[in-house]
Amino acid sequence: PADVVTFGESMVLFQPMSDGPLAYAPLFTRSLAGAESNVAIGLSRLGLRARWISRLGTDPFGDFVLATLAGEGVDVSQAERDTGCPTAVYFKEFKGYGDPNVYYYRKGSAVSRWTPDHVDRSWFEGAKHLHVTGITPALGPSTADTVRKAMTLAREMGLTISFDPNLRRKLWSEEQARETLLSLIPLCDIFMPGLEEAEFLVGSRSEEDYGAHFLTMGASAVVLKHGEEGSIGFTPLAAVRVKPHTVKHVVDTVGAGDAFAAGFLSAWLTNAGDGDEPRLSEALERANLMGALATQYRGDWEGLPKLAEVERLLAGSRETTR
Ligand code: KDG
Repeated sequence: PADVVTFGESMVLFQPMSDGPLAYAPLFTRSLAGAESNVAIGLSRLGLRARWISRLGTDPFGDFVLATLAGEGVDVSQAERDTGCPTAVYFKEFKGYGDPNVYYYRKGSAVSRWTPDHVDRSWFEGAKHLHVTGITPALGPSTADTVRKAMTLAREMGLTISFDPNLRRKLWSEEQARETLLSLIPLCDIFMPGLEEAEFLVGSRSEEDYGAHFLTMGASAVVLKHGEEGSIGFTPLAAVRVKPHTVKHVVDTVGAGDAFAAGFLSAWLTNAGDGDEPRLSEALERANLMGALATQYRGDWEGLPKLAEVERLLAGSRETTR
């Protein structure tokens, strides 16, 4: 059984060891990336059972992705291998300021060939919750329909669903992205956009208006991520703003939203009974902390904390380091 199922593409990530233009980077480290597997790792480190569904090539990079996720305690037993399609690859470029640039090599990847026919009841059996992102619908000709079918089937099977739009402008046109992402909101229970994504989707509004608007579209909780300003959660009964967890130096912002999602879901899904306001506060505090910690390490998920560290930091107690 799984508490949470995620499905999407994971890639081999090459990060230059030096800052500056990628064209002149001579040395790279190799790791793993992928919004949904980042969330799965985050949840697993926080003590939940996470299942990750995907497609990979039969290449050595596919072996590496599977081994890394299995090593993090994520259930990868339902990931398919596709002979003849590569596992996707991506590179980051650190400029020394701001968000890193990313370069994708994922056209024609195993995941880009996903069709609704691949969606199977076994993906969701024994699970309580499905987490999807707006990256998957951008990856291939049928991947948007695949996500739609997965959300519909999961809902029929009684799972709740969270949806992070994760807008990736390098993957599709603005028009396609807006239309598809908006069409998926009514299929989710928890919608988790960043403030800029909310603006991209429905134009410039106040934070309260974003909350009200996405609730009207069908979500039962809306979580607005406001980066260094913290986050705000809305349900039909409550609106809660939680201050950010501040860090001195941001090393790498990529993966912070996934860490946030893992933090939010881990608390939200395990604490259903206290009323919307305390439930939102607790989940947002954990989410803000996770998001902040994820920025402290060069890598998309390596900096994610385990449950004991999260509890210690939220309680304000000190670690014994030597
Ligand atoms: O959210 C972080 C992801 O963007 C990163 O790990 C890579 O999945 C990825 C993507 O498609 O950008």
